[in-house]
Amino acid sequence: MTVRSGFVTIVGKPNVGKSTLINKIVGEKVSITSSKPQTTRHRIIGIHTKAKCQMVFVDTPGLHSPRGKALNRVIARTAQSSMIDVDVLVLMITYAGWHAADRYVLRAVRDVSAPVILAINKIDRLKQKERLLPLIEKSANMMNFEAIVPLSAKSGRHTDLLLEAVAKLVPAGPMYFPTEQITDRDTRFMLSELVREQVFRLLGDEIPYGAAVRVDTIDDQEPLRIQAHIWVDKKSQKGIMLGKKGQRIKQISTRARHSIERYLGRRVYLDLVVKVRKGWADNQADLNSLGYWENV
Ligand SMILES: Nc1nc2c(ncn2[C@@H]2O[C@H](COP(=O)(O)OP(=O)(O)OP(=O)(O)O)[C@@H](O)[C@H]2O)c(=O)[nH]1
Ligand SMILES: [Mg+2]
Repeated sequence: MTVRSGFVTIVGKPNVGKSTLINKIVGEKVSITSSKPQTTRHRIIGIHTKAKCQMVFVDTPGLHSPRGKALNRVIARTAQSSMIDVDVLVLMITYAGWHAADRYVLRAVRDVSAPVILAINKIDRLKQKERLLPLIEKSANMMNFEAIVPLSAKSGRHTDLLLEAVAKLVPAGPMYFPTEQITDRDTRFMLSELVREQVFRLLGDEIPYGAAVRVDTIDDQEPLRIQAHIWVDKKSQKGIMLGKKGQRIKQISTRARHSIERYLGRRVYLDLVVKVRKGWADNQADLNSLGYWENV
């Protein structure tokens, strides 16, 4: 049996479920998720290897037009550049159909030469499954998709069908990664993301976008001691992040510690410090030190 291996980029507007799908396929958390749009800020890979076929799934930030602060431009470019030189593209929408933001992604996908599969996500929310038929038909008329797969990234329903459709398009060639590897990010990165995930999950609508997380020290004792800074843009945001009598930051810290302990499989002491760093999202040096650069 010939060995096959390829890069498979998942694109879609923010919040459709791209990261949830990658985690489901890999079987472990490699990318953070939340109900807020623009949770993913980096290019993250999740590797699925089975029966001499390696599919390197690439999670991307939700595709949107590059506007505003330097951070937004870096994020938008990261999503755009993840479509270059890939073997397969998975375009994700939801059962709710084609909105303007989905059509924006479709236009970007049309310029790419790789074959495209359409994934229609969140079908667990749809009671009458026959309502998918008109959407499938409409989608088939919009572009020549290699396959159209309705699925639920959350429950895992039909994700096997997506894998089958992708596998058919993966070219022959040596594997890019060892068979047991599931991602290419280091522990420090994952720890900062697990803290950021709780910031996104536990705070209201605006604060998460002004926040970034940097893990500064990891001290290998028992329990493992981790110190991280949460950067915010304004003093008022610091107050909100801390909450009344420090309740909010305590909640973020406890949840983040639990998820880090699950991830590492060992006990952790997590020290979170909130720091006001005005204009970090528009300062290239700050962005570099936080690991935000366009990675192809
Ligand atoms: N009901 C349901 N919810 C889902 C499904 N997939 C994802 N979600 C939810 O949709 C929200 C967004 O999921 P993410 O995986 O973070 O979405 P994303 O496309 O990666 O979003 P960005 O990184 O912001 O672009 C989360 O609250 C998920 O739990 C699904 O199949 N069914
Ligand atoms: Mg995401």
